Amino acid sequence: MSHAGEAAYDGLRLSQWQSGRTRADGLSRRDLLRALAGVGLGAAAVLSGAGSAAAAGPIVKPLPAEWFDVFGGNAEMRWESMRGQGYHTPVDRFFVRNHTATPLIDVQTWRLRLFGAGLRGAPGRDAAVEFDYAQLRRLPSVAVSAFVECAGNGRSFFGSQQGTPAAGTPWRLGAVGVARWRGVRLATVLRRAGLTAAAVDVLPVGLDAEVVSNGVNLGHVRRPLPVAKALDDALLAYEMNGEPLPPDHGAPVRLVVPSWAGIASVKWVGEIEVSDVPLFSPFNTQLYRLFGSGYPAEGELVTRQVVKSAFELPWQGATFAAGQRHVLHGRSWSGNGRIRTVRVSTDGGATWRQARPRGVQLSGSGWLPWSVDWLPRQPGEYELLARASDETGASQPDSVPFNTGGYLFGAVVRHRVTVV
Ligand SMILES: Nc1nc2c(c(=O)[nH]1)N[C@H]1C(S)=C(S)[C@@H](COP(=O)(O)O)O[C@H]1N2
Ligand SMILES: [Mo]
Repeated sequence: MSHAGEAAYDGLRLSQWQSGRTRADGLSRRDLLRALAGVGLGAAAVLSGAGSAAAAGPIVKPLPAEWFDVFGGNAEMRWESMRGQGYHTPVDRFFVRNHTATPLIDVQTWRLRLFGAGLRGAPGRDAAVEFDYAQLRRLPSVAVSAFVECAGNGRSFFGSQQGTPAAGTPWRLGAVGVARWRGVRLATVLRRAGLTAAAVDVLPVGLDAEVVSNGVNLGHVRRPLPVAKALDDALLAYEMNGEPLPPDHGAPVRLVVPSWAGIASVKWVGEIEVSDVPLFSPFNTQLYRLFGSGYPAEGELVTRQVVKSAFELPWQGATFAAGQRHVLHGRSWSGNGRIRTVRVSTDGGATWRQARPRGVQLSGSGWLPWSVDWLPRQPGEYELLARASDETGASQPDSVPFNTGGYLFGAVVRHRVTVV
């Protein structure tokens, strides 16, 4: 599904909603109108707080301080922890983004249940087509190398670089990781469940707790996905880097929607509605849309991620000896496809030179590792910048128009280091 196709689909979705031909579960018509008018429903609170569940320990795996910066129920990977690693992000340092808390799900009793008017016979929820874990594992499997990246990755730079802070988890650039995911194509499961030509949207629902924000219950994490993308490359993943999916990343089964914002990759998936009308949930209306003065009143739906680059260096305290040759390492990625070029500046953006690839980019939905030499002559404070462009010609601008959710910060990031 092309980028233009995705935007057109959201327009169709909205116009069908206006004419009463779509559904918006868990949102009143008035709330939906307000959300689409950019008023929001306490979106900031939803994004910033995991609520009372946070105190109970919302993440299961250890979060050593040398690998993670922790914000409540969310943990950001420190980029220096990728230094010396191979292509994929090891599970033990992969970022975690939970709207509530990691649930522990019994694989013996777990079922994936599919229902809805887009399936043959239009089964209701009580007559769902079921797959248990063993059945799913027996279906043909595929593996893809893909990033999962939070739509809000880089959000803190709206404040620190552009002077307009956005509410929500103040990620730097570590809310991204690339793993090798193995599972069953969502297309395979949908077809076995009896997908018909009437299907329009699929709605995967997480088995984690309902998301409650400021007394407003947004319901379970669930984000409508157009059937075209579902059939294209979405995966029901049960393995991450060759191991069974760990609890924090969606065990026993999660969706992986390559190249799209992390919210599409619903973890702990329990049911999937297949609808014959476009669907809305809070996660494609007041959340994960771009609202702001540079955007249409109804906001712009977040789907594909933008081009980004990061150095494998700490944000504070990276020091280099003057008069010596150093090698700077980094990675660049894009939701549009493969990275074509990466340029690096070590003098705050005055001059640029080409970085060299380290190995190959394994897939268009992964990243390109790169490196560049640096011989700083004078002690002092420096700013390192990296700017990538992808196969569609998209590149990283110097700044991005503000949006209230702080999503898709794709501008070049200025990384301060010290030469001694
Ligand atoms: N069920 C469920 N799925 C979810 C979420 C969640 O809170 N619950 N968070 C989403 C968001 S916002 C992101 S960025 C990714 C994070 O995936 P990770 O924790 O495996 O890195 O999962 C997505 N899927
Ligand atoms: Mo996210």
